[in-house]
Amino acid sequence: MATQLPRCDRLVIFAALFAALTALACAPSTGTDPDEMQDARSDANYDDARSTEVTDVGEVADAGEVRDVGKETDAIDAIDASPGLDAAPSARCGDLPLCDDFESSRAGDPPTSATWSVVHPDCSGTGKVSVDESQAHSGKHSLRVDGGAGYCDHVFVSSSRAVLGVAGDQLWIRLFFRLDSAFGDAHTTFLAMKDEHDGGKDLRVGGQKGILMWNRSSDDATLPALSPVGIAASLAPTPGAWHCLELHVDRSVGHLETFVDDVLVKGLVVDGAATADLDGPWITARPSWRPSPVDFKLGWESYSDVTRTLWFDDVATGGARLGCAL
Ligand SMILES: [Ca+2]
Ligand SMILES: [Ca+2]
Repeated sequence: MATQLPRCDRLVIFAALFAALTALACAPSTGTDPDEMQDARSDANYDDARSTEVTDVGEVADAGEVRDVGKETDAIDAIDASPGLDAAPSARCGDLPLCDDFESSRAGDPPTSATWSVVHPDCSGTGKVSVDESQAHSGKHSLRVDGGAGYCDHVFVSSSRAVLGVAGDQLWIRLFFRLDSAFGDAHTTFLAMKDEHDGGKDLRVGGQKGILMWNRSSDDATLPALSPVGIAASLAPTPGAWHCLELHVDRSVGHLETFVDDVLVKGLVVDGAATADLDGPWITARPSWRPSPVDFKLGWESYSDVTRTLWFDDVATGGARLGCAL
């Protein structure tokens, strides 16, 4: 068992290490001040701590249970090396065309009209959408969608700036989603982008055959191909769990990438080389497909009588990969 130093000695060592690291890095001391760290230790509300620049200090607060000075110093090194400290969520969010954690809207209300429009393309029915406090990936709020069974029971929140505000050819989307139940066999959509290069038809992301998949509404092409091999190359989201979804659309060459919980999903890649069971049908049906999304919609649309409740949180778009860390 490690020898336990008196608390004051630990604090002295701690402060000295901190001062040395600060001098080396010439970094602002916000969030790494020993007093702030002590405050973080005593702060029972970890979520509140995460919402400020002391995100990583919150992890030290957890490590506060460990009365070993060496481990605390490792934790300090981790803070100094953490890219998150230089890329605070609030600072990054402000630079992005879309970045919404749904905390600024009241529960029960639609999401802020400064960012989103609630839309029912073509027709409307029972679908509902509102900011919700029963589930949240960050903070206390998320966006809740109660999707109805019929096509006209669809509902989306839409933002044009989310995609048109991203300069260059590379469009990256990051969001967290949570399903109340597993995808079934029937085709459903929870994300759609109107493609002005494809007759205004939607480029969609949703579920079919139990897995996450893309669909091109103009010709109903699916990614992956819905063969047993293709299905096995995607994944089935876990009901009741938050998943991080990252989508990459290369608008210049028509390539797609999809990451779930930081991992590239092999079956959800279009790379220009037609691969049997994966992107083969998608490419061969439309070799010159070059998407140009003009809106970004989150919600629910069912084509075979499927109702579902789902939640979204921490939605952002940009011209480079955003990652799953907030
Ligand atoms: Ca939130
Ligand atoms: Ca391929």
